[in-house]
Amino acid sequence: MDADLQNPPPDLAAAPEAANPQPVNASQSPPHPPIDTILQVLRNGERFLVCSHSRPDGDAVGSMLAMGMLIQQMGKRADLLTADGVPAIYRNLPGAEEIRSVLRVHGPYDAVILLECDSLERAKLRGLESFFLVNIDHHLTGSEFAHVNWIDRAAVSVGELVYRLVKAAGATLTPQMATCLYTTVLTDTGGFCYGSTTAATFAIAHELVMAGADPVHIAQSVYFSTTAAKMRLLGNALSNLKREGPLAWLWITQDDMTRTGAAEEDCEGIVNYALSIAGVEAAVFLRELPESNIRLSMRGKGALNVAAVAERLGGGGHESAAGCTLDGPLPHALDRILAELRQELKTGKA
Ligand SMILES: [Mn+2]
Repeated sequence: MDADLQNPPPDLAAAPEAANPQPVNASQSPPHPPIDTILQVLRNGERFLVCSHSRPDGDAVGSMLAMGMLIQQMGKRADLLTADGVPAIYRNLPGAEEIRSVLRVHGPYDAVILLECDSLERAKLRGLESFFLVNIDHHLTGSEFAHVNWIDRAAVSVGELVYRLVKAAGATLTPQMATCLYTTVLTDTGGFCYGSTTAATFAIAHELVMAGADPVHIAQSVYFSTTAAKMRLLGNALSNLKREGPLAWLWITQDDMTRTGAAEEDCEGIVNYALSIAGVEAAVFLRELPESNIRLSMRGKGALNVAAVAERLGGGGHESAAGCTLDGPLPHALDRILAELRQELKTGKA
């Protein structure tokens, strides 16, 4: 899930002074962004686990890698874990080969840093509960489930928050870090297209490019590295495209997945083709899962809050990008989401 709201970055000078040396008490310092508290947790510990959500996207992968680099630069050790592997388009990011895919977490970690997870469950990693948890997120539906929580809904990406952490730590922004962080900004703004993109976004992008991120190379890796299987899958989805005024939707069945030989990650971004139609305000992509329930990705152009719709159906996300999972069969899930979206158009911001 990606893309957010707009607001200037919070004043770092307003962050809590204290940085409690006992991390167990650190969660007592909201509402300010607990940058100092997080840095104190990093300084106090030696070994950390850095995780993100299952089916990691550009923000998840890029922010994990940059966070790992920051921790290493501080002379500490970081292990990087996700429930699912790194998608092909992000595998050339510096250090991506160090991200391991596991289902259960154990080890002598001083803290677990969870990036981009609006709940502990989103990581889909077992065994996290027993660790000291630091939650860094920017989802509209973010929740304070951890011991230290830094949720900034105004940040365009979690990578932006890691970038602020790097600066606050006085660490060197290396070209490798800049590459990973630029990727988070590029992908979570949909290529500087979503409503969350402001002058501040370009200021960060500027600094990251100055620090060594190559915007052309990164854009080509992300947007011009599609597999033929994904293009066939997209063709299938587009042949199912339907429109009703400001709403558009398309879907992929499990049979389509098998026939095209597409991978799970090939479903990413298909929803944007429906949203790209002139006059369409909200789009839904429905994906029939092997276990026959239906995963929904929603995108909006701003006239309606898709996170509110997703949340009513047990999911979450951002105002312009959200998702949820519904019971099948597909026509049943479609009826349900269309009813919710029609209602949201009537009563929401539209
Ligand atoms: Mn994100």
